[in-house]
Formats: sequence, structure tokens, C-alpha cells
Amino acid sequence: MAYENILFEKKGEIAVITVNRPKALNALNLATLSEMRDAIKIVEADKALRVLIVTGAEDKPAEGKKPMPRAFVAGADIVLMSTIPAADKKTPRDFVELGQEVMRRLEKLPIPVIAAVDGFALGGGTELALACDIIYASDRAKFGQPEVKLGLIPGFGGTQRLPRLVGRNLAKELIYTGDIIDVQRAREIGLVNAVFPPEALMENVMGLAQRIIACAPLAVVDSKRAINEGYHKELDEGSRIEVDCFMNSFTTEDRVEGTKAFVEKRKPSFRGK
Ligand code: CO8
Repeated sequence: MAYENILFEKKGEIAVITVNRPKALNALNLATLSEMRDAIKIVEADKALRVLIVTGAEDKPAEGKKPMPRAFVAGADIVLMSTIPAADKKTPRDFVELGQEVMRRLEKLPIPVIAAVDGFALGGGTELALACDIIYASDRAKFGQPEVKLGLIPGFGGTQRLPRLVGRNLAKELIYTGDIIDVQRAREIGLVNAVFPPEALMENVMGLAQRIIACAPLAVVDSKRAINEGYHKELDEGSRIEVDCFMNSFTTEDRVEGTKAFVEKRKPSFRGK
């Protein structure tokens, strides 16, 4: 599939999806979400991939023109939403369900997904970052769920994932007011893992990806499964899930190699088996 709204690249064991509508601050319309779904399905099927990075494209204006503000994703496409009459129940449902599917597919990918957020991550942009495992951001990143200012509510998972990540009442404050927060505040409330100058963001995201890739592939996948499947469960059930995932990793050749390499004081050579 040829993409018009995203860039999709594989760099060795790392895949990168870049939302690429910088003239609309990378806003998510139906075509963009469909292309993202398609690319995520490719990542799901490609067992050689170890990490997925999700980011937003920078505007490259014609000479003499001012670039658009830097954005990860400035939300769902408001221009498109403004054309949907209140009586139309089908278009917004298709739109919101597609967005939900994209977020869920990202979250459920077996491999880790890193959001690299430079600039505005608003509405669907914060929600896209929330569906990723880890959020690295630039010092000019801004987050928020401004939907109530438009007469709607978050629809790509914000009312569900934001309270789970930052706590119910902080999420309520952000969602009821539509306040936009800077990256320091986002870091303070646990929304962002780490902050870098814009020019150092991708290098640090790649460094994180490489640190993950240096570990045993199946152990990373089992860790993600244990955390995601156990997160919303009672501790007893979560602990049972952890035992299952632990057993999965413990019975791999990589576990034998990893523990032996430690004893033999050498670097392990993992094969993903
Ligand atoms: N959708 C479409 N176009 C957008 C969006 C957007 N979300 N955000 C910005 N743009 C466009 C602008 O229309 C403008 O285009 P043009 O140059 O053609 O007029 C261009 O990007 C630049 O934007 P601004 O001129 O506004 O730039 P500023 O620097 O003045 O402001 C902001 C930057 C603060 C980011 C501002 O653009 C803004 O507030 N954007 C909207 C942010 C927002 O409210 N996002 C939430 C959207 S709702 C949502 O995400 C709900 C998810 C669930 C949807 C369910 C679907 C049914």
C-alpha cells in the first residue's frame, strides 16, 4: 500500500511510523488512521522487528515561507469533524472506532512501542502517545485533551488511558478544563518518561530502542505481556499472569544463554529462541 499521510520505514530491527500531514499539524483523519492501521498490521506480522517508534513529521516549507508549528499530532482532524452534521451517527462512529482500533492495536503489539513527541500532542495526539509503552518528548512538547473546548470528549482512549496513567483526579482536571500542559508538568505527573532538547530527541529514542534490542527478545515480549495483561487485574490474578510469562521466558534457549554468559563473564548472544 502506498501511503500518503504517513511514512513507514524499517531500520534494521526498528520500525518507524511518522504521521505526515505537517500542514495540518499531523491531525488524524480517516485516511491517516487507515494507513496507520495497515502499517501496524505489517509490524505485527514481521517477526524480525523488535521496537516500533511513532512520531510526527516536521514541516518543510518552501523557501522564504515560515514553517508550521512543530507537532507530534494536534488531534483528530477538526476540519473534517466540522463538516459532520449532528444528525450523522455513522461517520463519527466509524471515525472514533477506527481511532480506537489503531490505539488498541498499537498497545497490543507484542514488541515495545516508543512515542517520540516533539511539539503539540493534543487530543488524539496525547491519546496516540498514551497508547505507546514509553513516551520520550522534546522540551517544547505540549500535551492536553482540549476536546471539551470543541463540544466533544476524548474518543481515542483519553478518558480511559489518561486516568490509568496519571491518576483519576489529575486526568479529570485535564479533561474537564482542556488545559494544555508543558512537558515539565507532563513529566511531573508521569505522562512522559524523559525530556530532551528537540535536536537530541530521536537520538535518545534510538538509544532507548537499542538498549531494548540488546536484551533477550522473548523476555522483552513476555515482560510487556505480563505488564499489559496484569495491569487491570487483581494482584492475585496479575501474579498468576506473571508466573505464566515468567515460565515462557525461563524455558527459552535465550534464558540458558543469558544466565550462562553471566557466569562465564561474557556478553550473551541472544537468538530469540
Ligand atoms: N485538525 C485539523 N487541522 C488542524 C488541527 C486539527 N486538530 N490542528 C491544527 N490544524 C491546522 C490549522 O487548521 C491550521 O491550518 P491552516 O494553516 O490551513 O489554517 C494549521 O494546522 C496550523 O494551526 P494554527 O494556525 O491553529 O497554529 P497555532 O500555532 O496558532 O496553534 C495549536 C497551534 C494550539 C496546536 C492549534 O492549532 C490547536 O489548538 N489545534 C487543535 C488542537 C485540538 O483541539 N485538538 C483536539 C482535536 S479533537 C480530538 O482529537 C478528539 C479525538 C477523538 C475524535 C473522535 C472522532 C469522531
